[in-house]
Amino acid sequence: MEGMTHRQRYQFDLDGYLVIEDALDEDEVAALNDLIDSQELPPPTEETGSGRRFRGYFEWGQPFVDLLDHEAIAPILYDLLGAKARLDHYYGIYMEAGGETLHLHGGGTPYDPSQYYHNRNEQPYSGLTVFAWNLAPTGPEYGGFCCIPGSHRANYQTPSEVNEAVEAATTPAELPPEVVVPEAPAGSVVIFTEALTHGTAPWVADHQRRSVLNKYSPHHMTWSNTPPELPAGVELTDRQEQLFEPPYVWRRDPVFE
Ligand SMILES: O=C(O)CCC(=O)C(=O)O
Repeated sequence: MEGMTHRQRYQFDLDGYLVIEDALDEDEVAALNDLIDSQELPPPTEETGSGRRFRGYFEWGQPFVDLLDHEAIAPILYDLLGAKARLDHYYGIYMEAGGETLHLHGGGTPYDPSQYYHNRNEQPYSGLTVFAWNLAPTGPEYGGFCCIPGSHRANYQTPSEVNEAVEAATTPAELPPEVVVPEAPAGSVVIFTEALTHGTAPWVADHQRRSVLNKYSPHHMTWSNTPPELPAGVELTDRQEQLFEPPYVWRRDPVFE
């Protein structure tokens, strides 16, 4: 399989994240949103945590299963996590106006061997890596995913005043200048290494935030304390099933070839 384009590799190496627009077409976005609507979720809590997350969505229908190795992300999964990438854990985030900040976390320093980013001979190696599908727009005027570009390679800890300013912000406009909220329309996928310093900007939009975060690890490691279970009641291809393999190395088959 061909990996990322040179331009994507360059950008990811530089910033620690990429936004791929139009990864999903309008019909795919609508089908996923309809499945979420049909769950009749309770209103999300303002504070971060389980009250504004949804789980178990692969069992809600085939459109969620199709995201696992969607053609828009397969070359990037292969390049960043290797041919034997595995799904580590997953959850969705929904937010409504008034939804609060999630503090900044991650970063190149202190070094965390489960959430690393290296580059050797122009080949990227990323530990836990997030593919966040946006089913509603996020960006500086709305809130949502925020990060400090390039911080996956930081040689210093995030200054405490930057952390404090993010925690005090009640709108994206109040975030300190180091922090950006990338423009990511509905249908885009935001890909970021967990080595990047990132968090959630306060949500100020009239529409509900809906992002689906599938997090992958290289085959030899896990971040979560339990591997994800194969979803029931839906059909997975052999390749999709392989993504649910627990972490191990010996005699492991590649997922992407
Ligand atoms: O709001 C986001 O997309 C970031 C979420 C995040 O960093 C987390 O759930 O750990």
